[in-house]
Amino acid sequence: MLTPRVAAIHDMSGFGRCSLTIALPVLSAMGVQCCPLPTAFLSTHTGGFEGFTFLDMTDEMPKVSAHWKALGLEFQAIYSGFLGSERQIGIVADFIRDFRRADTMVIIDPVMGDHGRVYQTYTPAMCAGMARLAEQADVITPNLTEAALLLGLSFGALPTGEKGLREIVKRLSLDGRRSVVLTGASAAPELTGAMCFDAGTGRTHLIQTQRVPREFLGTGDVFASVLIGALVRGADLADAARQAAEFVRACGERTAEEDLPLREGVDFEPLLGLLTGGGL
Ligand code: PXL
Repeated sequence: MLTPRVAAIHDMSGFGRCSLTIALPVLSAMGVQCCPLPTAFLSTHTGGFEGFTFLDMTDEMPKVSAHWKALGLEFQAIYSGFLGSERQIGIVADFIRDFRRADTMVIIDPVMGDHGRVYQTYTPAMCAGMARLAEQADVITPNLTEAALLLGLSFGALPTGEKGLREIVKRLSLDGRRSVVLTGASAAPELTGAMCFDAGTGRTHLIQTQRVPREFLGTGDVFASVLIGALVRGADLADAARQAAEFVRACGERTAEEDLPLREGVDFEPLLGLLTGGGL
């Protein structure tokens, strides 16, 4: 099998484990080539740190895209996440228009917030733009906070329980046109995972693993990266979500055992071998 290639449009944060510092190693471990198109360079992620640096890469992005286009590069998937400015919404939309082929999977993680709060660098205009951009996706991977933002609901007004989770993914599917993997979806207090709507089959699937009773940062990035690796390797949506949920649970367990501070993200590196699927 030709090594699948993914264009990954996210920030690069030097410390704290998120976005590209997760997508690159996870996709590489899964035998998938990850080509980063950075949206910003930060000294750390924005959760639990003060005084982080933020280099906006907006002006660089169309130049990178133009060079890749001139080279005739093709991608099996385009995976976007944390964006650095409102203008980047249009730049990512142009990138999708330029590089989407019949077999290209467009996966948009509508990164905007978590735990009912919007991230520090996201403005209301960026959140509205993210919802428009996400209309271009074959698959979206919101958490509950982002699902509420996409649906124009307050966090507390989201439907609850297994039935409520099914309702959320169906409403987010734009009448069945895009697949949805809702992360952090929990049908019982001791469980967590994802509720999926598969646009290919019209079916919903609840994926649950044991919950590690602690808050984590960066698990959405780990989940989406494994999901995309599995999808481009040919898994169906529910199986890809199961692989992602199991890997996130393993990372969460390890991080809790090591008792790492929240801001360090999840300690996934020693577990990458679980993703490689076969030795040399
Ligand atoms: O994990 C989402 C994320 C990505 N990138 C940056 C972040 C966050 C969450 O806080 O701060 C820079």
